[in-house]
Amino acid sequence: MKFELDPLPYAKNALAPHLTEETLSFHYEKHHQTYMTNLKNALAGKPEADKALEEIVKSSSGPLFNNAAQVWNHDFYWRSMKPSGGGEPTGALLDAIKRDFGSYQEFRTKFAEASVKQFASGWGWLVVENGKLAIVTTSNAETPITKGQKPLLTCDVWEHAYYIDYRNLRAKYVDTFLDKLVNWDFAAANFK
Ligand code: MN3
Repeated sequence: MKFELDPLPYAKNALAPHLTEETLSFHYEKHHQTYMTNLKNALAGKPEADKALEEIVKSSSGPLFNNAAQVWNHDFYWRSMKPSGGGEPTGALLDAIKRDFGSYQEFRTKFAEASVKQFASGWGWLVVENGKLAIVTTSNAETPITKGQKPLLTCDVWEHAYYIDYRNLRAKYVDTFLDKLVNWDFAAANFK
């Protein structure tokens, strides 16, 4: 793999005021970059260094897994948001949400509740599992791609994702993620 982060899909100030440039600077340039640096150091001179990131995530454990999975999860998170995002999806994905959750509103309530209740650090996800949409959470670096689930979007609920802008108010951050930031085009492309 190439041991460089993909660039952010938007400018660091493009999600303001919902997530500030300060948050994106720390989160991308410090936290995300540190996972990548640790991964690069851990794999230096090893045969696994030639593998794709997703393969490394699926075949590793311990610190190597933690850093590889956090690189993957964060890249997925950045693409799960966009400037002027939020609100309801459309088309086939909205139909599937209605089929599997009853309504968008029901999905929204359940996604927010699961993400807020995830104890300590982790992630809230919308995934496809056995042909159905599901909301799951993972702890620390855990990721649905090792569990036979296909992720459509994710919300980072580690404190570093929201503490600068929302302090301890994780629920307010998750509400903002859903109402102002979520990138349904990305989720729909993953759903296809
Ligand atoms: Mn993070």
